[in-house]
Amino acid sequence: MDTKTLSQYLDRQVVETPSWGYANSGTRFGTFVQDAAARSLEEKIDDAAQVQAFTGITPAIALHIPWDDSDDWPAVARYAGDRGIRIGAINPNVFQDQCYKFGSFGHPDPAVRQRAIDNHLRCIEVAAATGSRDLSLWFADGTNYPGQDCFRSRRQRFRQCFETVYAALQPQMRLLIEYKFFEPAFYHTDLCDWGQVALLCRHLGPQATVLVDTGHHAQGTNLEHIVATLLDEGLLGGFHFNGRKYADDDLTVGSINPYELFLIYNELVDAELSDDAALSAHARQVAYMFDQSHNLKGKIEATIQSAITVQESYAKALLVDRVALRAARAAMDIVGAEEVLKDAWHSDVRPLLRDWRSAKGLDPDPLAAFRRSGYEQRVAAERLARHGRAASGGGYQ
Ligand code: PSV
Ligand code: MN
Repeated sequence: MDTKTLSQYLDRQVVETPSWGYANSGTRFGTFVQDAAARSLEEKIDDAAQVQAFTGITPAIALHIPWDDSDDWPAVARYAGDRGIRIGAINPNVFQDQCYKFGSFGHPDPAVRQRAIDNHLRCIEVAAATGSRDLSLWFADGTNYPGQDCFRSRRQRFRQCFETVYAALQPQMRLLIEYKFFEPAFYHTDLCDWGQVALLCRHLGPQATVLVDTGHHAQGTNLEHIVATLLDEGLLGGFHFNGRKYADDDLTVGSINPYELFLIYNELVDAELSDDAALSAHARQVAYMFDQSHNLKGKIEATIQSAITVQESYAKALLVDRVALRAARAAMDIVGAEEVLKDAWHSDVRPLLRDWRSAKGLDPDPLAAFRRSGYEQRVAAERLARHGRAASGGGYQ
């Protein structure tokens, strides 16, 4: 692919950043607060706007309800718009309140299920009021012990709740339904893998799609194979990118296994460039987001790092010589095919991305430019004065 075409593809790359990635977060052992961490929705939007201002590929912020609740959503959308970003996917939280101890859509008590449905319906209203297209859903539902509840009954409850939510969607809206194989439930999880979610999506209809969170699989799972399968089935809705070493670690994307990230992008680009118009259109509507907890790193810096990493991975995947790859596969030349991928993987795309940024009026080195800007030190002082040190504003604490 020539540089001009490659740069046109790069122009279209968009990754949403999560509001909770700007807030204080920690582990179940403790949270080390940062003075610069965002506490309010406005501060989260301010920080997301910084990442966009320096990288140019993160024009939307994903929100979590009720962590980011507001009683004036049009004003929130305007606040974001004034800072050069928009509201991205809306994430209903149905896992934290005491009533969800035994689940949400899978809960045996219809009153709890109704409460979870109501939060989803409210999130559809939020999406409508903010111009957001996607509802991004993750369920902590599951059981901790054999015998605790009936698997089939829980599936049926899930389907019924989803039918109500699906019926309330506006025509342009989509459900991005996430799976995760364990945690916080330790015996079974209702939506534990892509197959469970794919069946649910098939039941609901075309506005329901599968979301792949890269941290939500058993060790050794071949993510690129899952991605290719979902693309082939027209069921891939979106991604939550992050890195992990052990479980759902929510580390910076590409920090542990950048080659895996490249192989995922390779499948996405292969579909995007395909002659099959339906496949290509499907690949182009995939929603990309980060889902990371920056427990120790500066939150904006970590998010800028992530944006640079996915841009590099995407550029490398665009550089794969697909003609040579097809020829090697047809000749059953295993080594040749692998070398085509490795060749692209080893390309240094950084000069090309520096040029792309300069052409857009961005600093060629977003991280260094952000550091030079002094924003983090300035907001640390302001936020410390505004909130005090112990306050934190929603997220995993
Ligand atoms: C919990 O595992 C989780 O990280 C899910 O991936 C969700 O997408 C995210 O939290 C926000 O609720
Ligand atoms: Mn996620």
